[in-house]
Amino acid sequence: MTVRPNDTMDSVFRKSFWVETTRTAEVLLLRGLESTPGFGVRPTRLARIMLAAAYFSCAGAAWAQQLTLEIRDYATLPITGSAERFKTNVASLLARINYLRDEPGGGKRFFVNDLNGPLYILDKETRKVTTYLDFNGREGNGGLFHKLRLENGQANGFINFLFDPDSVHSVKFYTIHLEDPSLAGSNMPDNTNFPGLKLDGYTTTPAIVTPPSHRSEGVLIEWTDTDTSNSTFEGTAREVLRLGLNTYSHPLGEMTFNPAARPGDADWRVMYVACGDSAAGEQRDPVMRLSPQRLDLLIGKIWRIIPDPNEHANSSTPSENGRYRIPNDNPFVNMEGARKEIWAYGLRNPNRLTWYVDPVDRSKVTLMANVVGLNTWEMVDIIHKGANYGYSLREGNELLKSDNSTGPLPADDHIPVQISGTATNGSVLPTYPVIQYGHVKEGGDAISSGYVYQGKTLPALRGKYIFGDITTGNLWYADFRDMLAADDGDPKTMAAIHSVKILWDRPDGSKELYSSMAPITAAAYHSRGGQAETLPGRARISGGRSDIHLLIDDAGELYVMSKSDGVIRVVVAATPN
Ligand SMILES: [Ca+2]
Ligand SMILES: [Ca+2]
Repeated sequence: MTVRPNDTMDSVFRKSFWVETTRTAEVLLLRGLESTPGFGVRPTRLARIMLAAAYFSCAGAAWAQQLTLEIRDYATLPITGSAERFKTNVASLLARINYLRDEPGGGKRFFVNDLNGPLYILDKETRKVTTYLDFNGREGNGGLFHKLRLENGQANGFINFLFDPDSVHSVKFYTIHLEDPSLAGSNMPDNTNFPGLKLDGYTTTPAIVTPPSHRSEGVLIEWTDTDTSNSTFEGTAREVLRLGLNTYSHPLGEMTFNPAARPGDADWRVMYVACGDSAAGEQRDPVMRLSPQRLDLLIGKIWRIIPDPNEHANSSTPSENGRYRIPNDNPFVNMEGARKEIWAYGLRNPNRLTWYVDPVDRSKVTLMANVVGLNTWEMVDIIHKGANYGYSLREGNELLKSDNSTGPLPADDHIPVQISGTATNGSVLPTYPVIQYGHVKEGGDAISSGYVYQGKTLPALRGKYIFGDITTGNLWYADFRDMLAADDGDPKTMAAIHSVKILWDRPDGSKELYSSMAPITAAAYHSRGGQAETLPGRARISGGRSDIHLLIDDAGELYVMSKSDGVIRVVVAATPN
C-alpha cells in the first residue's frame, strides 16, 4: 500500500482496512503518515484510533497464511439476458443466476434461480438444466407473473427460493419476487403454461404500506409440489405476504431457516427474511431517511416469521393478514407501535444471511448478514435479537451525514429508538460490523455472500469465513474466531481480512492464477458472445460487473456463480501460499 501526500485521512483509512501487508510496511505507513511533509489533514482522535485498529488488525494478518482457491467450471446456465454491449445494467448480464440449493432429502439435483424468471433443476451427474417454473409472465414470455419487475435495480425479478426444512413427503418451498403494480394485467399467477399449478382458492393479499409511496411490491409465496419424482410442478401455492416498496432497489430477498433447529425447537420452521431499505435511507427527505430506523416499517430490517400458520400455534400470534404467524419471543412484540415481525433493524441492504452452527455444541448458532453500504463501506454484521445496526445514522463504523458522506462517531454514540417518523422510545447504542472494507479498487462496490466453510474438500478453509465483492470479484477470508472477537461492542475493532487468489482450471485444460474473479468471468462472458469490452453492467469502482456470489451446498462445499457469464464454478482445492 502506498500513501500519497495528498491522500485524505479518510481514504487512507479506507485503504488500511482492506490492505494486507507486512508488519514492516505497516510501520512505514504509520511513520509515513507522521512525517510526510504536506500531509495537510490533521488526524482526528477517531481517525488515530481507527488507524491503530487497522494497524493491529493488519499486524495480525502479516503472519496469516495466504490462500489460493482452485476453481473449475461446474455448469453453464442458459442466456436469459443479452450479449449486446449497450443494454441496461441488468439486461446486459448473460444470466442473472442468484441461488443454488440442493433439493430436499439429499437427492441428485440442484435447483437454481435466475432473476430473469426461470427456476431450473440442475442434474448433478449430467449437469443437464431443466426449467421447472418460470416467473417471467411479462407480455410474450409465458411465465407465471404478468407484473414481474425486471427493468431496473440489481435485485429485481425472481429473487429467491428456499425449501422448507420439513420437506420430506412433499416439496414445500418459498419464493420472493418483485412486481411492478403499474403494469397491466392481474397480480394472480398465470398457470397457462404450468397446468400442474392448481389455483383454486388462491388469492393475493393487500400490500403492507410503506410510506410515503410505493413503486414495487415484494411478494412471498409458499409452494407445495405433491410429486417429487419428476421435473414439473404439480400442486398448490399460497401468497404469504406482499410488501409495498418505495423504489426498485434493495427489496426483500434473502430467506433462511436456522439449520440447527429440529422439530420441537423454538426456531423450527421459523423463517428469517432480510429486507432491504428500498433505498429510503439515502433519500434527502429527512423522514424517509429514517425508514430503516423506524420500528413501524418492515424495510431495512431482518424479520423472523412463521410462514406456515399451523406451526408453533401456541407460542405465536397471527399476522395482520392471517397468512403467517409471529413468534411471541420476537424482540418488539410488546413495544407499542412496532412491527412484531422485526428481529433486527437499521440495515441498508442485507442481501445475504448465513449461519454458523458450532459442530460440537449445536446450541451455539451465529447468524451473519452481508450488508451493502452506500458510498463508503461494505459490511459483515453478526445479527443479534433486537439489535440496531445504525443505518441510516451510521455506515460501517462511522457516522453517516445527511449529505451521505461519513465522518467520526459522536462522543455520545446513542441513537433514538425510532417508533415512527416522529415518535421515539428511549435510545440505543448501535451494533457495529465485524468486517468492513472500502469502496476502492482493491475493495469493491457491494459485498457478496460469505460462509464459514464447514465442508470436507477444502481443509485449509475450515474455520474461515470466505466472502467476496459482487462487482470487482475480489475474494477474501477472515478467521471466524476473529469475527466473534470483534463482536465486542467496540466500533474500532474488526476482524482482519486476507485476500484470496484464484487458480482457474480453464475449459481448454490450462490453469491460470488470478487475483479476482473479474478476468475469469470476463473471459467466459466473451466466449459466450458478450460484446461489452470488459464486463457488462455498471459499477462505480469496478466499471463492469463480475457480479459474483458464493454459495454452499448441503455438504458445505463451496461454489462461485456469476451473472455476467451465467456460469457456476465449484471450488476444488484450497492451498495455503
Ligand atoms: Ca413435481
Ligand atoms: Ca468491534
